[in-house]
Amino acid sequence: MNMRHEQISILGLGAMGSALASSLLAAGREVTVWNRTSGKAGDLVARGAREASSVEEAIGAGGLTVTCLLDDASVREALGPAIRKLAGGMLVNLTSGSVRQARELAGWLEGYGVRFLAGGIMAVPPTVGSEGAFILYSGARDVFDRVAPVLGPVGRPHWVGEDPGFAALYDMAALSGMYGMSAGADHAVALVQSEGGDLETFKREVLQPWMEQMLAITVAGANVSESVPDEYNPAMQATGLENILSASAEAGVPADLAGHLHASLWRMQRAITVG
Ligand code: FVH
Repeated sequence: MNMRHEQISILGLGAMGSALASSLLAAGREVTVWNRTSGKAGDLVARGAREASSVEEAIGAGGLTVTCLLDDASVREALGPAIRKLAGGMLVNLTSGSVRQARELAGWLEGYGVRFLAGGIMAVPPTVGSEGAFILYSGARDVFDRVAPVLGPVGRPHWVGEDPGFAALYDMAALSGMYGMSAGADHAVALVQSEGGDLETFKREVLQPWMEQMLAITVAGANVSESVPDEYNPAMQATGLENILSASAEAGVPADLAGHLHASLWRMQRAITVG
């Protein structure tokens, strides 16, 4: 493979693709960017990025190609017409998707002689490049070894195995943990709000220190039903949960945490769309 790996082509300049490009530019990488809709590359170009007018042109820059698009369908749609140009090259997909989608994408790309690494971003746009940011990768180890130093500036590279589906698996599972936390926090705030409690004081003085205290214990105790430790009292925990269900019913706050969060996210999106 004759590729200039310090040159990186980023396909997709949404919030995340732009943050990736920005941190790579800050680290001195040569960055080429492409986005389906024009007009998103201005700041990056002002900081030294090259803007490609097509996917083929971006791939033709000759380095590592990185996709960071909305979903699996958009990756297929963007790469489809330019796939032959990628033959013999290397592609890292940092678009979220399912395990099956990652495995099928790997098979499709390998059919065209593309070396592929699947990724999962454990960061949000403002934390890309920060100390806590890390990126899950899965796929051939030699590809990971070549990609890791090149994309290192966006987040600590963490390889989770040869199976291209594993980055997506761990990504989805970790996101489930995060959404669970989010749903719990939203529900907690809705309960306090329902009785006229002071939200800011509750968040600062109760919820945050409590969640911080419980984080490590919660992670360590996940799936405790598979192997119940001696000191664990499931009856007490079940009764505690029943108290929360009763409190929610009294307050008229839905106790289906994920459903509550899901509905509230779509409410927010509708409010943004309506303006
Ligand atoms: N943002 C975040 O907090 C999370 C953190 C963890 C990882 N996710 C995943 O990253 C992918 C990209 O997310 P994003 O935040 O950049 O998303 P958007 O700002 O909505 O940008 C979407 C980009 O995708 C382009 N796009 C959409 N459909 C197509 C298509 N059919 N063909 C080509 N490009 C497409 C879109 O282009 P445009 O609308 O500007 O023309 C944006 O560049 C995502 O998988 C997250 O789950 C982010």
